[in-house]
Amino acid sequence: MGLLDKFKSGLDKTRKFFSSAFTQIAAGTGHFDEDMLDELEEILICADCGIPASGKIIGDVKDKIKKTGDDSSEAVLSTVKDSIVDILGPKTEYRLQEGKLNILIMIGVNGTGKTTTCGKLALRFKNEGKKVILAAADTFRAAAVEQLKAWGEKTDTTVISQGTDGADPAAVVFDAINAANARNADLLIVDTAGRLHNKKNLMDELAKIRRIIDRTAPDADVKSMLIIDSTTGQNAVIQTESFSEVMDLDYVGITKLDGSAKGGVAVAVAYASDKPIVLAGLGESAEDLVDFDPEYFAESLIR
Ligand SMILES: Nc1nc2c(ncn2[C@@H]2O[C@H](COP(=O)(O)OP(=O)(O)OP(=O)(O)O)[C@@H](O)[C@H]2O)c(=O)[nH]1
Ligand SMILES: [Mg+2]
Repeated sequence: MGLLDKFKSGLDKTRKFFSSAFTQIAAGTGHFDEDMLDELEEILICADCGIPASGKIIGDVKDKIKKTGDDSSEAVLSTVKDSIVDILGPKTEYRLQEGKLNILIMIGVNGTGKTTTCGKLALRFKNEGKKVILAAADTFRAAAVEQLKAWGEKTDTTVISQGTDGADPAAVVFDAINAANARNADLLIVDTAGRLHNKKNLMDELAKIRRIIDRTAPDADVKSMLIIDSTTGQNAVIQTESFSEVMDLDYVGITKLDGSAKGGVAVAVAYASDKPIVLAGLGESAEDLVDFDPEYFAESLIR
């Protein structure tokens, strides 16, 4: 399946919602007046694009109609798409730097898909011929280490863990860096426990992990990725803003785009944050992770 088809099938629920509502508005004359544009704005908000981004999109549509005089549904749809692509910004990919250890720290609130995305990424880079190691730094929940180990088995990837009984996540990461260096690994992916940005002790724990990395692997390329769950709608936007305020984030990964008609939340996140969305989770299995593609995403969202 090509990338566009993957986006199309993953975003099926959001697209069906959007296109049936759009067709309903356009059903009369096929031309858009002010009232119809207000309705269109409401649809965008309901698809979780967020109020500010939806306002910008409709503003762009109005400007375009003023300029060209073309208020046909086809022209409106095309401007909506261009405007979404514009909000999403240029395509950014997470890529490994050659010849050094790359470390990726996965961060986010409970249940957003961090561990799953660790497993999916391990498979992806292994398939590219890279040596990957997973660090089970979620020592908070008993089942967490087992869950990561299951992904390790599924993807034939080494998992470094210390169990869950009070193990220090930073100590797990220390061990994992040593293992990564000993094995000349290309990528170390650090799975962390779900946490809220305002829980001080848990955020301190993340800062400690980061200090250990900076001290133990000073030459590594270290990146942090916030994983947000699109089915949580505007909460995902708030999480992106809040985590960005309290820590250095490099990337955002958005999961479960297949799970609801709230796929538009990627647009709201992009509008609210300057962190690029680099990954899209489009299902639960190992292959259902793709590079986030603004053009394909916008296309799949609306038609
Ligand atoms: N449909 C769908 N389900 C997903 C996706 N990503 C993750 N999931 C599911 O979401 C659930 C939670 O995923 P986890 O990877 O355990 O989430 P987590 O962030 O590690 O959770 P905690 O460790 O508890 O904070 C699991 O049932 C996953 O299978 C996705 O892209 N699509
Ligand atoms: Mg987890």
